[in-house]
Amino acid sequence: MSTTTLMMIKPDAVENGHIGNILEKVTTSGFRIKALKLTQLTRSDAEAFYDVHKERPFFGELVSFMTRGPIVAAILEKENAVSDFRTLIGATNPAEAAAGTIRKLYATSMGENAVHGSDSNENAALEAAFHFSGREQF
Ligand code: 3AN
Repeated sequence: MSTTTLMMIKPDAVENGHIGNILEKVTTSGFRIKALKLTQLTRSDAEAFYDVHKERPFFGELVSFMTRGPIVAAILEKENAVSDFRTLIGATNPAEAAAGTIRKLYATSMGENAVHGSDSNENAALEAAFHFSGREQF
């Protein structure tokens, strides 16, 4: 059964010119793009999106980073989309990410780690609705 996940290509990867390479890797790995846009988070958007991390010591750094420039948001569809996409992006810390993963290829640090992928089907649905209206989804 086909399921969805929410991807963000983060400001570091956009700044470094990796949008095309990341989308190529995503589509050749079997994900269908159901929604896609270049956008920029406001401070309150980023605080809401990362609300689960608000008590963490890196929260301020995370909000500053995620708002400093444009991101690409996308809804991706595939069987087992959440877990397969997390396998494709690799570990949070790029130093620990497996060879060939998006973070191994394009992330620079634990904080600036190139891409976001939802961590559950429930969060995938919430995050998709956060970024896209119904008529932006195909
Ligand atoms: P993932 O993105 O792999 O699901 P989470 O949910 O633990 O990882 O963290 C969300 C985001 O917070 C990460 N993508 C990263 O940008 C940032 N982050 C996580 N841990 C740290 C840390 N120790 N220092 C700085 N930023 C971090």
